[in-house]
Amino acid sequence: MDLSNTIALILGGGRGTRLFPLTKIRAKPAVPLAAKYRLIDIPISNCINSGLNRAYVLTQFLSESLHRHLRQTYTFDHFSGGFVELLAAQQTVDEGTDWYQGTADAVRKNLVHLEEDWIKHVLILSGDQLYRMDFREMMKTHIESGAAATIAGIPVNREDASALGIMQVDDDGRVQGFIEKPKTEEELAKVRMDPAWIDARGIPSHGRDCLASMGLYIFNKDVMVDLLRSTDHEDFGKEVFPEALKSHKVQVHLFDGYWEDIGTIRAFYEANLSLAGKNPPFDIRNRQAPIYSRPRFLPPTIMGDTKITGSLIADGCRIGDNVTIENSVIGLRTVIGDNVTIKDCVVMGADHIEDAGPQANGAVPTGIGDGSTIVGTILDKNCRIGQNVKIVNEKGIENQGEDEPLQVRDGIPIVIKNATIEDGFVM
Ligand code: ADQ
Ligand code: ADP
Repeated sequence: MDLSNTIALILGGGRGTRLFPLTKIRAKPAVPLAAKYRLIDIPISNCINSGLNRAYVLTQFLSESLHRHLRQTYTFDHFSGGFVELLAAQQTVDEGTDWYQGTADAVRKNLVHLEEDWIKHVLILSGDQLYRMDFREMMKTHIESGAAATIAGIPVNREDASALGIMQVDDDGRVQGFIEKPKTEEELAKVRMDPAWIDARGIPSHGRDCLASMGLYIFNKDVMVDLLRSTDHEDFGKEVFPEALKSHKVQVHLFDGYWEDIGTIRAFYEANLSLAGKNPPFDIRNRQAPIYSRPRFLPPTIMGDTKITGSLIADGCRIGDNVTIENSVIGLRTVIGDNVTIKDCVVMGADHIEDAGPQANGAVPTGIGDGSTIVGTILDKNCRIGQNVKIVNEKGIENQGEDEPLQVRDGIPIVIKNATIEDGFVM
């Protein structure tokens, strides 16, 4: 199946604050993932591995570093016509100057970029999910069913249903009902599926009786343009689909691989750590469908007497003596002193390699100072953790802080980007 007449629109984050404070001073697609990638690398890699090399990334803010990342990573041969471009709401001049409201609104404000005749299909993707999918298979479902729109669907338990768009589908896979995040039993009953329906399609249901939208859609362009221009619907899940399926054929494309929405701090943290285990549910080493990122010319990581178990360690790190690193993700250019313990942590690393040793002005150097113990914590980029610091969330705080250098979300301490934690600090 050929995707040469398809353009991808990757939804890079709205007003949402679910990844705060990681997204407080950066656009969501730029959030670092798995030691050396950024969130945006996942959907773009899926596109490239599916033979689709024309994509726009829709985001709220012009982010110089995101621009740089996209420009330096996704360069295509002149003759291929491929591109990955950032469209930021703040620079949108078409159809009003309001910032994006919701997903459908974000797409509507960029319809001008879809006018070219070669574009027949639009693939809409979320920017904050971890999964591997060949979109050619989804297109096959779309074309063969003759649908106007196709939604990727995954079986889930009813406990998970209230956080997702849930579909009811007929025997031919045509979507008959769609309820965004059903909250009550009555609502759920309207869209519940028989697990036998799922089993009959070759996917072991394991009792899962709901079919969730993965937030990945293929539209025939003309239909989508029509739907968006003729309404002021703001959201695909809440408004566009529930109504569109009354007048158009909307099909489901079944998927049953690993798929995680990593749009919350806890999900993001757990997905990162799951990649560090022995048998990760998502394989970043898959050679058939690699995850791409910016090529960097970093020195290898150098370490002293260090014990590392179940962890990912990126390039350019410097790790001292008597260090224990367990079940953690250690990002690019991380500096770790002597006698340090790091357990269950996501450490994003640094943007620059700083000279070794204490800084001339006495400031805490980037990285993690001698004698520190950090457990269950996210350290954002360029953190400066002093000596003998202890961050273990002793009191089990769930949520705390707004602008402080150290905050807690979903029970996970987070040291924000560029923050300094002074020597001897204990939490
Ligand atoms: P949610 O993830 O809750 O549910 P939403 O918050 O609209 O939906 O986000 C979808 C994606 O679009 C996210 O990647 C988000 O960052 C991005 N986004 C949101 N608003 C945006 C904007 N204005 N500009 C750019 N990007 C924006 C959706 C569906 C559900 C489905 C789940 C699956 O609505 O039906 O089950 O995804 O995760
Ligand atoms: P990163 O380096 O992580 O890619 P940047 O530092 O380039 O991100 O951020 C780009 C710009 O977008 C910054 O000037 C920042 O002020 C702005 N910005 C990012 N997120 C927000 C937000 N939530 N509110 C206001 N401005 C933001």
